[in-house]
Amino acid sequence: MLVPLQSSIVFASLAAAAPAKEAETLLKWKASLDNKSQTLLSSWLGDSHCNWVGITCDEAGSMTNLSLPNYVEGLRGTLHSLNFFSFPKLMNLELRNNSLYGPIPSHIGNLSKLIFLDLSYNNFSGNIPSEICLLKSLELISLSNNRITGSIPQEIGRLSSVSYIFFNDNNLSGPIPTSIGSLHNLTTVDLSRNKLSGSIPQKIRRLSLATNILFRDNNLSGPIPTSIGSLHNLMRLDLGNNRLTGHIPGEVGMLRSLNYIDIAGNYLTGNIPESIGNLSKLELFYLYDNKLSGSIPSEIGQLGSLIVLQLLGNYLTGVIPPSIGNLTKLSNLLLSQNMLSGSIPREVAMLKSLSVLALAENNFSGSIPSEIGQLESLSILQWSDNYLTGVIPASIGNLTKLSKLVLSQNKLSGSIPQEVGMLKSLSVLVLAGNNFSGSI
Ligand SMILES: *[C@@H]1O[C@H](CO)[C@@H](O)[C@H](O)[C@H]1NC(C)=O
Ligand SMILES: *[C@@H]1O[C@H](CO)[C@@H](O)[C@H](O)[C@H]1NC(C)=O
Ligand SMILES: *[C@@H]1O[C@H](CO)[C@@H](O)[C@H](O)[C@H]1NC(C)=O
Ligand SMILES: *[C@@H]1O[C@H](CO)[C@@H](O)[C@H](O)[C@H]1NC(C)=O
Ligand SMILES: *[C@@H]1O[C@H](CO)[C@@H](O)[C@H](O)[C@H]1NC(C)=O
Ligand SMILES: *[C@@H]1O[C@H](CO)[C@@H](O)[C@H](O)[C@H]1NC(C)=O
Ligand SMILES: *[C@@H]1O[C@H](CO)[C@@H](O)[C@H](O)[C@H]1NC(C)=O
Ligand SMILES: *[C@@H]1O[C@H](CO)[C@@H](O)[C@H](O)[C@H]1NC(C)=O
Ligand SMILES: *[C@@H]1O[C@H](CO)[C@@H](O)[C@H](O)[C@H]1NC(C)=O
Ligand SMILES: *[C@@H]1O[C@H](CO)[C@@H](O)[C@H](O)[C@H]1NC(C)=O
Ligand SMILES: *[C@@H]1O[C@H](CO)[C@@H](O)[C@H](O)[C@H]1NC(C)=O
Ligand SMILES: CC(=O)N[C@H]1CO[C@H](CO)[C@@H](O)[C@@H]1O
Repeated sequence: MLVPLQSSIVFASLAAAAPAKEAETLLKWKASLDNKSQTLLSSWLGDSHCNWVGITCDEAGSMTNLSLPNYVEGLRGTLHSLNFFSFPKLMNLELRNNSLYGPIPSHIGNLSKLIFLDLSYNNFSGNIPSEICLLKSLELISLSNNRITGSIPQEIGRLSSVSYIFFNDNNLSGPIPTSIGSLHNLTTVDLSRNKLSGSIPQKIRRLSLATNILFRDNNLSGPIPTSIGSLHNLMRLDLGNNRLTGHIPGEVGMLRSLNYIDIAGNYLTGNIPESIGNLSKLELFYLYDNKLSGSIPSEIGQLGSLIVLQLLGNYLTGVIPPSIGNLTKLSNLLLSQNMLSGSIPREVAMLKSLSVLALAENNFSGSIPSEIGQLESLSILQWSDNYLTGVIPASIGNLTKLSKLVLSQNKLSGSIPQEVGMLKSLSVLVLAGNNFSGSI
């Protein structure tokens, strides 16, 4: 009888020891913060920390959740004295949107039960400690919107449970580790707005659950890997504003779930692949400011969900394919600053949702189709610097939402129709550099 009783007393005192250590560590951390933070944590008194603001415990009285988000300028101080070794059961550490600064301590690797780590929107600096990659249970890691520097640890591939990685809006440099391809459960990875360089790893193909890959505003170079075609669940791909070169791989057409693709602001060359016609869910398509050539594939007409198509600032030639008339949801069609030619197809009049139609600085010729009057949602019509001839059709008076009409530097003639004067929303009218006659 005596022996088991003794051992249960030993267990009880051990179980009590851990939570007491937790309270002590938390109070030490509180004391290290500035006065205002200490006021915000005024409920942190005594030793029953499970009742303190932001803290949740399990039945044994161990802290499982430390959640103090959105105090904005509230919590100010470092994590230096927050000895993570004291929190063996912590699953959720959420200190997002405060004024914490200094390094992320390497002893964070002691939080072996951690599932959810959110330190975003603070002022943390220094490197990402490689010990963070010991957190095998981690499903979400957000370090976004800090001042973190250095490279992403190669050991990142060990975060085998991770589904969400947000490292965006920091000052990270160096390459994207190839080991990222080992993260089979990864659905969202946002590395945007850093200074990452090197190429996009081919091993990205193994991220078969990925829905969002966001690498915009970095210094990535090399081609878009052909292996990207394996990402059948991908919905958003944002590689905009990098230094990518090479062709757009035809395999992009295999991304059947794609809703959003931005590869604008790179140095991509070659044609727009015909396979894009397979992207039936695509709504937003940004390819502007590259070095793309060849013609716009007629398969573009199969993108029945398309709302925005921005191809401006490339070297595209040939005509606007008449299939474009199929895109009845299109609101924004930007084709300016290319070398497109031929006449503006009458099918454009079928784009009933069109609000912006920019065709400036191309080689378009022929006359303005009178069907333009059917585009009743049109707000901006920017067609300057082409070779358009003939008259401005009177049907233009139908465009009651038109606010900007720019037809300068063409070869238009005849008199300016009085309907132009009746456009109630018009605030910008530029017609210079044509051969108009008569009075306004
Ligand atoms: C913070 O509080 C301590 C003790 O209450 C006080 O001595 C100190 O002046 C305060 N500091 C500021 C910046 O208010
Ligand atoms: C952690 O605490 C916060 C705030 O008290 C709560 O909203 C959240 O659901 C908790 N999370 C877990 C995993 O217990
Ligand atoms: C930060 O917290 C404030 C106040 O709770 C909130 O208004 C703001 O949206 C939060 N910012 C972010 C980025 O979460
Ligand atoms: C972050 O640090 C900078 C420079 O020390 C400071 O100007 C800024 O106010 C800080 N931001 C926050 C949210 O604490
Ligand atoms: C990144 O570093 C540059 C200087 O190298 C600095 O001007 C900039 O403010 C830093 N950005 C962030 C988000 O820390
Ligand atoms: C990936 O997620 C699934 C479902 O959430 C889970 O069952 C599995 O254990 C995870 N894999 C790893 C390596 O964590
Ligand atoms: C980007 O990379 C190029 C070379 O590829 C280099 O010259 C440039 O300084 C880099 N820019 C930044 C912001 O790191
Ligand atoms: C596009 O779809 C067609 C048939 O719908 C198929 O033959 C072709 O291989 C697909 N292309 C790509 C790149 O998936
Ligand atoms: C127009 O759209 C339909 C349905 O999305 C598609 O089947 C057809 O091939 C398209 N026509 C052209 C000319 O692209
Ligand atoms: C554009 O048109 C001009 C005049 O017709 C012609 O000289 C030029 O070669 C054309 N450029 C292209 C790229 O079609
Ligand atoms: C002008 O708008 C009416 C409907 O308001 C439409 O029936 C007509 O076809 C339009 N006229 C032209 C020339 O587009
Ligand atoms: C048990 C455990 O993981 N302890 C580690 C806590 O963190 C320090 C600093 O990273 C390590 O030295 C310990 O081994």
